[in-house]
Amino acid sequence: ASENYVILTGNPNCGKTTIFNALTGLRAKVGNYAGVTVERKEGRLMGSPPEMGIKVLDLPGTYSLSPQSLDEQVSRDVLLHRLPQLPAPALIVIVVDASNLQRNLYYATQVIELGYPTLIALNMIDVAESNGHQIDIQALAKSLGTAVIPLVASSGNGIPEMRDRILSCLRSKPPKTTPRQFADLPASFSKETADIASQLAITFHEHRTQATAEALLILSNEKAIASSLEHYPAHILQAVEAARQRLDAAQIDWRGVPIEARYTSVAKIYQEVVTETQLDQESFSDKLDAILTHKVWGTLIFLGIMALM
Ligand code: GDP
Ligand code: K
Ligand code: MG
Repeated sequence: ASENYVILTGNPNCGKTTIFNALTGLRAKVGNYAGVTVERKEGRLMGSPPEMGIKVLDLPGTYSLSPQSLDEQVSRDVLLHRLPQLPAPALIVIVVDASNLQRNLYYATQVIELGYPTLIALNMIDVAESNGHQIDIQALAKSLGTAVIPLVASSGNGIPEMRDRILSCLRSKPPKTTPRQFADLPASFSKETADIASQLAITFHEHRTQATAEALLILSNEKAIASSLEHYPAHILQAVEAARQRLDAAQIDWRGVPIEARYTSVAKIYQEVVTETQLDQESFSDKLDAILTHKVWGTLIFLGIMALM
């Protein structure tokens, strides 16, 4: 039987493991990725038909697809389908901390660009709301081009919807769409990226939905290449080097430009979808109401206790 891997990924502490536990129950398998001491945690999607072979994989927390640590490198390799022991992801669930939306969207947009079927689990809605942040879920879904499911994973809120959504995504054939691009690059930069992407597509025949995103990663980040030297044939490495030299000659900062462009795009999305209310400007009568309600309950409880004595 074939296996369908649902990959949970996101920044550290956004609630991935809480969601993983809720989706898989207490029968997760914990081991290591081959050859490294990075924890590999997977389990069957509880309540899913066995013949669908749905496995959920809890990836290590990651800030970006340009790895700064072994944990991030493993996450990147899983997402780029480089580990021979794992099939290509059937579905990516990007867990986003709603109370830290702007920073989390940086990584989320990188992963969306890989072009796999993707869902956003917008977690920690309770924290966002208590900070006075209202997120327009529909507008966020539209900006990202993915479904967005709001959750408070620690209280199980939204988990059944998440499970239903995962099942319906895996049952339907994913539509053939061009992956979204969030970083708006100068034309000459886009052209270099496209050239490397087409070489990647020729060199690695299968599962190259992510070619453009991967090309941008290896072109703009030395660590992204240094951590995958054995993966790329010499002609790809030479093409990247030549492209960097041309960009240098055109005085285009190939390290900084894509980062800046992504931040700009993410900041724009944030501004469009989040309404921040100043909690300390809460009206005086609201505060008075809260105090009075509190006092009334206190008095009732006190009277109740007295009555029992
Ligand atoms: P991970 O690092 O992404 O795996 O995050 P964890 O699942 O370990 O969660 C980090 C912390 O956030 C834990 O203490 C969780 O109980 C808590 N947590 C997870 N989801 C929520 C949520 O929706 N709301 C709140 N308030 N806390 C949450
Ligand atoms: K944690
Ligand atoms: Mg975790």
